[in-house]
Amino acid sequence: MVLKYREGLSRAVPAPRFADAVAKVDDARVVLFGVPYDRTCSFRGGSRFGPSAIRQASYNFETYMMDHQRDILEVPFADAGDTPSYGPSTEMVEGVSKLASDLVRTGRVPIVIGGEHSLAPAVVRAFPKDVGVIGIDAHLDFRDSYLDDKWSHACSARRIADHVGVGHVIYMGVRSYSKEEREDLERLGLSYVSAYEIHERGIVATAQRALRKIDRDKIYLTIDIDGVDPAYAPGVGNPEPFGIAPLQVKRLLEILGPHLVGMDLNEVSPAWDQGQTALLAARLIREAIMSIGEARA
Ligand SMILES: [Mn+2]
Repeated sequence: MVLKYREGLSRAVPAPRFADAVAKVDDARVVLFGVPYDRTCSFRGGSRFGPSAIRQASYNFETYMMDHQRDILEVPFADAGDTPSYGPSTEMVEGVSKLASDLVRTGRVPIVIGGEHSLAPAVVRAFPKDVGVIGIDAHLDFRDSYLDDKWSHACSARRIADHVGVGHVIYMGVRSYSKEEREDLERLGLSYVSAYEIHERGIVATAQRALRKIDRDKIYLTIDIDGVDPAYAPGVGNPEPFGIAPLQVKRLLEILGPHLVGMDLNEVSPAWDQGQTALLAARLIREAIMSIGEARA
């Protein structure tokens, strides 16, 4: 971990909270919390350690963000800590939905740090059904059930569609689905944007098209970090070549800023990382906080 001694020694001690989350939950517009849960993981485990690694990595960055010409401390945001380590996925979904509901009801923007992608539908259920959902993911996650678990991380888009309607969710950066998912997406009318299409047409054009397609003003964004190419984000449970680039996700966050009502970033698996995946995750979360802050300034 690279530490910057910019505010004296205390700055160099990795705090249990995300860097610069100095507001109290009551005073914050944006509230982070972690879900250290990975019990439905199907391949390389360990994303339960994601929230901790991402918080540590967050101390790498200046509070002043050059690209925004603003200081992140201008946006009051809090870190509410981690949820308990749940057992069955149903228990996790219930607990995360309740926590997110408390934030949404009081007009706050939740940013949830995973943990695995199974947390995303739990957060989405906390919102009224008039939100649209954009996902970044290598995988379509459209199975109705996986290994006998309807709340598996392989079913995130399917469970989100259950809540907001299949026409109001689009995953972007997709380059993997099963034959059954292909049949289901055609039968049920799910749209997606492949990683190949993003590279071909650019992130701006595809994001604008996705926004038109889901036809919602309020957008929830779920980022499975494996949507980014494993060259940039190797520390994930299910790495998949031919992914999108970190700058394309940054650009998407800029575009979505005025629409964002909530976000999660999931599937960072520190055991498979040399720090760069957690670092990118922390930076994207800072980007989201700034985009939300700027849009509401
Ligand atoms: Mn994925």
